[in-house]
Amino acid sequence: MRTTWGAKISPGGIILASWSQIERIVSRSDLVLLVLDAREPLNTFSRRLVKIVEKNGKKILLVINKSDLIPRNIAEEWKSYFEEEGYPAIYVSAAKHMGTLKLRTAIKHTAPSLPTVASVVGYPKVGKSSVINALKGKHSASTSPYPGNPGYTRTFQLYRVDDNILMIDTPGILPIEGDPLERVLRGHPPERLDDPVNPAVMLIQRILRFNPSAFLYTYGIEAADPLRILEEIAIRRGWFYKRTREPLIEEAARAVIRDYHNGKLTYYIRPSQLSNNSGTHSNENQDTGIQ
Ligand SMILES: Nc1nc2c(ncn2[C@@H]2O[C@H](COP(=O)(O)OP(=O)(O)OP(=O)(O)O)[C@@H](O)[C@H]2O)c(=O)[nH]1
Ligand SMILES: [Mg+2]
Repeated sequence: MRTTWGAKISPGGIILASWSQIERIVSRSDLVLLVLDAREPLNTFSRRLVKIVEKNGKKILLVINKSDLIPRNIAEEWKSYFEEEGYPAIYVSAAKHMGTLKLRTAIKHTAPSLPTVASVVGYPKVGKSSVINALKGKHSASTSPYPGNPGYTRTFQLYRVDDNILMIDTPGILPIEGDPLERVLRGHPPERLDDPVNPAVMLIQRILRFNPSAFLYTYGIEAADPLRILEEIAIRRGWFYKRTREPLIEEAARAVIRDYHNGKLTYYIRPSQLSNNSGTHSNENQDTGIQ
């Protein structure tokens, strides 16, 4: 099955986005909003996307979303970090409708000319749809499709946000790549992991590293050993293997990953903590900064 914009939907319902679809979205935009998760700004940043944007001669604006989950001064630090790297950036909380006005102003400042066509791109679960909804908001002149534009097709509908901003309504979902931890941080659905325990253990280690009381705060669990934490969660929720009555840690592992994606498990990293290897180790952006 295919969506209206050509992405394949597997029988399980997940959208298999591809880089060529991202290219098409970028080529139809003047400005690309790359949505990042404020807890993991670098692991949700994509050098590959930036290269595509630059190759197409388009502008990029980094939207550090979920900034309600981190202290404001840390959000400021990340904004400055990215700006020093040469990328305009702002922080928002799309879910709490914080920074929406700032976002519109930033779009207008970053756009090459007005009116402008902007698209929203990012890994799964970073809040792309929430950003689009926050932008459409109650102040939008109209949320109906905007035909009469040469680029208008059924697959790339434009929505008018205000007099100067048109949005491509399809969020560009970046293909998930990286090691098991990076894949989870980039929104890989826990239901789709054959082995959720290993990535959950890596995630728990990372969370504990930056917020030692995260599991006490979220689940009331004091243990500091990842497997012990998973067992505790399973026991408390009554998840046991039927035959052995052992705690069903696979289910607990999925719950932890889900709670990270839903924003229930929080921590923050400062840009200044980058160089001392913060726990991920495969490709491009990660913890040594943007190269
Ligand atoms: N705390 C917090 N949670 C947010 C924010 N924005 C989105 N979320 C939550 O993050 C989850 C994903 O949000 P979506 O807007 O659906 O993210 P998306 O990028 O469109 O996700 P996909 O379409 O599945 O790729 C939801 O549980 C949202 O409630 C935010 O600003 N703060
Ligand atoms: Mg979405």
